[in-house]
Amino acid sequence: MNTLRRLLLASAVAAGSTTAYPAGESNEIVEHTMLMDHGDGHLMDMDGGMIMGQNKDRLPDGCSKIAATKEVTVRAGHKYSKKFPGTMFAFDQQEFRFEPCTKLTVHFINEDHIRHQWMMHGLPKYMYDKGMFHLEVTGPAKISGTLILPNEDKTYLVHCDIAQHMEKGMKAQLIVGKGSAPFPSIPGLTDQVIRDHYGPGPAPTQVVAPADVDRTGMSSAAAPASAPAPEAESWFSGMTVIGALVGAFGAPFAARAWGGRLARLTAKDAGNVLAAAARRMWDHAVVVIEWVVRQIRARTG
Ligand SMILES: [Cu+2]
Repeated sequence: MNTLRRLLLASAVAAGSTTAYPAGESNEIVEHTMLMDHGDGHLMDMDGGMIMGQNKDRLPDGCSKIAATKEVTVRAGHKYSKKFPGTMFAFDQQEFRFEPCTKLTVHFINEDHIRHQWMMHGLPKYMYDKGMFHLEVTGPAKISGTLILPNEDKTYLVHCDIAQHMEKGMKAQLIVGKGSAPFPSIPGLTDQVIRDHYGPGPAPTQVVAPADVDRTGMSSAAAPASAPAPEAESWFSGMTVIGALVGAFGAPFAARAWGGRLARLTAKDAGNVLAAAARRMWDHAVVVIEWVVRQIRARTG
């Protein structure tokens, strides 16, 4: 009986391992409502639920009253990424629009059996610590938080900050009023900064336009590649080190090899081989001399 039960359990685990979730884990959404208020809009519970930057009543500068009271339900999970090729995670919506001074409650439902966040950046720091409003929970679970949107036409980055989740698709934007510059690489919405390339040959290089660089300092855009070092400089530092090492360790082997090679040749052939080797060495020497001359010219004038 015991063996039979073990066999059944093993087959259930094996069957479960072919799906995205381990066998036996429920997909039921657990709602996090009993959070401890740690002050400054920071709430947490012992099951990993977290709210940061909650603000239910403080009016931002320039808001004489709450313009509207709105609620939005956002779902997060692997399954929402399926319509966006190349992504792994996504929210069920990529753009939110509200009027300035709106009191907004976000109901965040994480449907995956991992941790996800709904993190909004770029809020004024005089009332939102680190400029953030943030919901976070390990799923499947639901957590709700409230903030009051500033009185400013601005587009805010919304993402999941768990490593690689934004890069893999969990990225959106929240537009207040007329908004500002859109964010790049929002699935189905805005162009990638560096487009995925699956064709033959090297990928075309693209430079990040200043307007696309995330104003919050978050890594929403790939940093433009730094200028390559001057060719001679890198050639010198790389090749001379390698050359010195090869020379030091290879000299005894080279002597043996050349000795053996030349011993089997006629005097004329041996002369030709040595002349060819000398020519190659001279070619290399010319490169070094040219480089030295360039360096001296660059430094003197
Ligand atoms: Cu995530």
